[in-house]
Amino acid sequence: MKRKLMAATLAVSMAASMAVPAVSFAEEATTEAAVEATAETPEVKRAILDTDMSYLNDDAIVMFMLAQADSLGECDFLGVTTVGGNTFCAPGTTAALRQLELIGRSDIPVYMGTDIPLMGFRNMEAESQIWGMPEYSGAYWDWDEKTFGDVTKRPTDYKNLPSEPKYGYAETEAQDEHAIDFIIEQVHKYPGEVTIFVIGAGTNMALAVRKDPTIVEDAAGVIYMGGAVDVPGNCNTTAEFNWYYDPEGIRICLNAEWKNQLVVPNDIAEAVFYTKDVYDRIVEKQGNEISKLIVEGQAQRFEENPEASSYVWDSITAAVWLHPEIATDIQERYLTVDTNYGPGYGNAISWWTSRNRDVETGEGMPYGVQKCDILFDIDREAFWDFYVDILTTNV
Ligand SMILES: [Ca+2]
Repeated sequence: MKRKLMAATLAVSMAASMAVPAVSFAEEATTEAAVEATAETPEVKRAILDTDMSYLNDDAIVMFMLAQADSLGECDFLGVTTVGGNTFCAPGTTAALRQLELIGRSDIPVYMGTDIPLMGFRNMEAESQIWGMPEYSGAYWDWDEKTFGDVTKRPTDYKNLPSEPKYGYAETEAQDEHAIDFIIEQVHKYPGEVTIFVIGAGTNMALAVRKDPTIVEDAAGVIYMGGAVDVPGNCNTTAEFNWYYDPEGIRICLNAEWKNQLVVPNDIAEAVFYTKDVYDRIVEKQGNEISKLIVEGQAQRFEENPEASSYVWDSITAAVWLHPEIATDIQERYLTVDTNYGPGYGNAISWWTSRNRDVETGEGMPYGVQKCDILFDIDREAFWDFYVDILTTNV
């Protein structure tokens, strides 16, 4: 029953803000269960953003969206915690602090976490020779040298990076408290209300869960960008990058019994394209600091190639959290990560209902694996409307 309610809670929170029921709910979200679940829907939505932040990237867009929603009274954006992935923690922290400053939201605190995967840094050079070159290797890759970088020399001081940051350094500083302690503290401070956005590696969350397992029952839930569930990987041939960076970290987090887990995998994230027509709408409506940054930062890209398009991966997490009606296909499956150190390291593995397994009852499902909601499709028109509106609104 508890599991049934998890799904229903999500469905109800989705239904609550819908003008037209455009969402195909999981079948078990019956009216009875939905009514019962209403009591579990938090009155205040609070967010912590655990991120491998960079400049004007999808993580930055999520941060801007949450900051805007916070200003509009739609959520309480508690803070940013930095983790490894596309980048290391120090440059990620610099990027978070400075971009918050540029949009006038230095009041949102930033906490440094860790970028060292639970099993330590990997020898990517050796792995690539054994299992083939990854398509993408994030912070491991040295773009200047076109080779894998030396992780022992990675930047660790966010106030003193090896090269000048894109927008310089912020006057505001990161908080002294460690990211994982901030997550634990906030989840307990607001029982049932805090959702953690895990849009980088899972390292901070795994450490938080291990340090204080009681956060699992007190959190509203976790929303991830990660995993390639039914599609090939974008780093090794099977795994999505966020989950490839620290497979054990994500596995520990995924396998915890959160009230809600919503996963935005590459299946949908790499099926939504940001193109010039959306950029042009932002140009047209620009006015606030966020839109100015985007317009200026992306002008060259679209001038050089008006046909340019890109994915917006993490951005989808904030959209479906703030406006659940944007989600049009959510499937419940049992979901974990392959932590066998081999060519499939970091691969998302899921189990659905079949002859000898039942997602609803958990019968036939693997030990320790939890049921998750996996997003497979969105209403693109509604998504881009939200995207343009939230980023250009003057608050
Ligand atoms: Ca990210």
